[in-house]
Amino acid sequence: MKKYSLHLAAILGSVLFLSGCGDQNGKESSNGALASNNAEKVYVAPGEHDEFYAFMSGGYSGNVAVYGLPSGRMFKEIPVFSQFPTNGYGYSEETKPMLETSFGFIPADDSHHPDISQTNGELDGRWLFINGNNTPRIARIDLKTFETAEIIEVPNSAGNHSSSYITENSEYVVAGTRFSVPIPQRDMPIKDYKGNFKGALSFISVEPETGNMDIKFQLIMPGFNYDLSHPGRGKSHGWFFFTTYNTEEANSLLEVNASQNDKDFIAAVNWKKIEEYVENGGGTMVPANYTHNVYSDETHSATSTMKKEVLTVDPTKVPGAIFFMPTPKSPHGVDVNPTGDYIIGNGKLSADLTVFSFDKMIAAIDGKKYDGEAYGLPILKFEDVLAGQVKSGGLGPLHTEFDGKGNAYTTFFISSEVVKWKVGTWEVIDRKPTYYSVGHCMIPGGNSRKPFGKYLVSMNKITKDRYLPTGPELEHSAQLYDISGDKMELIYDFPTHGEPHYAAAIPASILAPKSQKIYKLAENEHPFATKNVSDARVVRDGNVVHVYMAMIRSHFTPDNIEGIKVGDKVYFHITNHEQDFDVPHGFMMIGQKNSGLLIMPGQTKTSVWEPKQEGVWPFYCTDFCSALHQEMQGYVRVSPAKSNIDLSWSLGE
Ligand code: RUQ
Ligand code: CUA
Repeated sequence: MKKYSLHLAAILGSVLFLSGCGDQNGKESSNGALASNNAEKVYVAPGEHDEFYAFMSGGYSGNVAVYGLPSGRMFKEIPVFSQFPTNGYGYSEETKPMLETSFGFIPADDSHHPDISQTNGELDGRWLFINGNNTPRIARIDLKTFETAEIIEVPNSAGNHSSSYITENSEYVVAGTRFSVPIPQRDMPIKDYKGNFKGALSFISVEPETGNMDIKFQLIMPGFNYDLSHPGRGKSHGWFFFTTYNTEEANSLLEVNASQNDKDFIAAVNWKKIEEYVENGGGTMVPANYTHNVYSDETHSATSTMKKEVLTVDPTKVPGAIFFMPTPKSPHGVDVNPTGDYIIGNGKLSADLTVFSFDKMIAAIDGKKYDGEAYGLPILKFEDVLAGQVKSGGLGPLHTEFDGKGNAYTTFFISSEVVKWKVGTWEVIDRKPTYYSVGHCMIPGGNSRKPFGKYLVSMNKITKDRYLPTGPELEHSAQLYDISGDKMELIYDFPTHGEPHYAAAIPASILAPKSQKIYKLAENEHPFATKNVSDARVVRDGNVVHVYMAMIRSHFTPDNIEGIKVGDKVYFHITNHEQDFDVPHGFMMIGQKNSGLLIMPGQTKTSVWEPKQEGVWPFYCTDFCSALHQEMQGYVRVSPAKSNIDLSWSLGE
């Protein structure tokens, strides 16, 4: 008999979800009763700072949101894959190239798994990587500026879900396809999927100094679904592990047809071996179209380049590099403990967790003890690689994190709880309910050799009654647990924006001292920058007008412009001359079919306006920047298309 009790919590349409009651401690509460001193644990007094930065993916917002822990306060939303009118990302001329893809300009995506760069398996806080799931891309965020610095598209991929996890010296950020597709893409019957579709696992190199990304190689794997992945570390550094489901290769009604096999696989990939193979000339360069978009802090502008080929590797050509470990019941997450000894398969349709031993895996490979093969790739014997099973008593395990003290924490979606267990003995130590239906959990540094095992955040899929209702649409809900003691304690609830799938957190002491305060005006290399007020001007080139504009508290230079005509295309290139921390200015122009701009000190941004009507039209600063912010305004006179009014501009005349 299972140790937990289940009760029917809700019926959502035809979906049933179950909620485990925390009855192990002899008390049961639907509200997660708080001990009175828990308030102190999350209270960050006015003027005090949080201990951790947490970067939570935004899911369908396409972005990343930054929160403080333990307070749960949100500090910033970092636009990544989505246009963001708040600051003009994806609307300004400088940032539009960031959203270019081989499909054209894409204004949104679905971001899932952030991961922080590492050195020697420890968080170094230089960059944050995150995947765009829908139109496959990987982004790199610079953690000095908290801005998206680079986006690379991943060709031959679809549903870029087993991404973006990095190796322990940030050698690679890895992106695996969830959906297998025809490679190369072509017109073919869907029912011919089996045996013909392929799954690409992409290893994207990260340049050690600049962080610049480049696809080093793509493994063209059998046509399974590659769900999640994690790097080996410590002794298993050099390997990467991917869960698969739909090894049945079904193409319809997967909820039934992809659950036929009792076991799917975890694919173990010896990437060092493949790296060696490609460095010795292995692999096939194939035509591909994918964009590489890079933002420069010097020019304050992005460029988009279309890449034309990618190196593919047929895994059967590299013997000894790829092995399948049979894993029960459609595994979702695959997680590696901090020492790199164990690989945990979270079989989402099972109650138990399957733990594989890296040493046993190597021994089985050395002994060539196989249990057949799949598409020419050896399958290891389940019993040979099994280290143990966690008889969790939960239902629907999804993801596991580690505290660095020998404990693991697994989320269970169906039984809606976090279960703490001991690595090595596999015994369950504690369990706490989540409200409701947890997806990932996150411990700061939990995907590294050195976790900071003080807090665990559960990211819950269903909010229901946790907060004041806001109509049918609710924000998602996170819960903070104190995991410093033997038993987990739920200490806080906070709403999270979009759908945070995963998160990555890092001690504030690593990031905060390096956080950039301004951009130096003297170093501004933007081709349309106005670095001296005396250079402010308006230049006509046919129907195109360039306004070289400067801004400082509390005026624009120039603030009166005449000689603009209906049908013109007016580029406002605006440079913020402030050199103080936290003095941005904004810009909006009446009737502009574009977002406004928010321009940081020392930065230049450009907005396009196409006036359609004659008149005198105002613009103004949108950020309350000084006591005279309301005076920070100007006018543009628009004359008929055929008028011969000369261009003129002025300030204070
Ligand atoms: S996963 S549905 Cu990270 Cu559990 Cu995306
Ligand atoms: Cu500048 Cu308000």
